[in-house]
Amino acid sequence: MSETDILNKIINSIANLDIQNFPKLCEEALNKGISPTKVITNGLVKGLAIVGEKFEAKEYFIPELIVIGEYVKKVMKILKPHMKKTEMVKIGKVVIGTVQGDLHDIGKNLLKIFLEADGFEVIDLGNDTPKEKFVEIVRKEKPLIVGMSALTTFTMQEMEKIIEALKEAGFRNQVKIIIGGAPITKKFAEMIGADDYARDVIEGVKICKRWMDEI
Ligand code: B12
Repeated sequence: MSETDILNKIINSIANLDIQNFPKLCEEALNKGISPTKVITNGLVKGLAIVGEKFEAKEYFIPELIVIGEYVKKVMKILKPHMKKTEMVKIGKVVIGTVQGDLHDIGKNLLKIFLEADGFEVIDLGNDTPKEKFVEIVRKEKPLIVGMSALTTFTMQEMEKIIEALKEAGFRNQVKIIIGGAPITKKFAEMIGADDYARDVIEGVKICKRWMDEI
C-alpha cells in the first residue's frame, strides 16, 4: 500500500467511524515511515473535517461526535510516543485552554501535542476554562504565551473577556496571546486584541516559535 493509500484509509476510517481499524492503520503508517505529523495533518484532521460535514448534513449526531472525541484521544496516545521530542531544554512555557462554556477540545489537544513535540512546556487548562483560571495560572506559572481555543460562535466572545481580565490583572504585556478554532479569524483576533491567530496547529506552533526567537 502506498503512503497515499494508507492516509486515505485513515481518513475514511475516521469519517466512517470505523474505530476498530484505526489503531492498526496508524501502526501500519508508522511502520511505513510516515511521520506522525503527517498521519495527524493529512489523515486525522482531514477525516475529522468529513465528520464535521456529516454532522452538518445531519448524517451524524451528538452521540457520534462524543464517540469521535474519545476515539481521537486514543489515537493520540498511539501517535504521541512517536513524535520527535526536541532534546534541548524546554524552549518556553505555554498555557492553553478551551474557553468557558466550550467543551470542544480536539483541536486544543492537537495543539498541545505539536507544541510539546517542538520543545515547549505546555500547561493545559482543559476545556470550559473560566477567565479567572487563565489569570490565576498566568500569575503562578509566568508563561510566555497563552493559547485559547473556541469552537462555537457563542463562546468565542469569552476570548475577549480573558484578554480584558489579563489586562486588569496587569499581565497583558507579559504574555503573547494566540487564538484559534473554527469560527476564529485574523480580523476577530485583531478586534479583541490578541497578538495573532492561526488556522491550524502547524501554523500556530510556527507563530509561537517565531515569538520565542523574538524574545
Ligand atoms: C466534535 C464536535 C463536538 C463534540 C466535541 C468533542 C470534543 N471532545 O471536542 C461534542 C459532541 C462534545 C460537541 C458538542 C457540541 N457542539 Co460541536 N462540533 C464538533 C465538530 C463536528 C468537530 C469539531 C472538531 O473537533 N474538529 C476537529 C478539530 C481538529 O478541529 P478544530 O477544533 O477546529 O481545530 C483546528 C483549528 O481550528 C486549530 N485550532 C483549534 N483551536 C486552536 C487554538 C489555537 C491557539 C490554535 C493556534 C489553533 C487552534 O487547530 C486545529 C487543526 O490544526 C464541529 C463541526 C466543525 N465543522 O467544526 C461541531 C460544532 C463546533 N459544534 C457545534 C455545536 C452547535 C455543538 C453543541 C451546541 C451541540 C448541541 N446541540 O448540544 C455542543 C456544544 C457543547 C459545548 N458547550 O461546547 C457547532 C457550532 C456552531 C456555532 N454556532 O458556533 C459546530 C460547528 C457544528 C455545526 N455546524 O453545527 N461537538
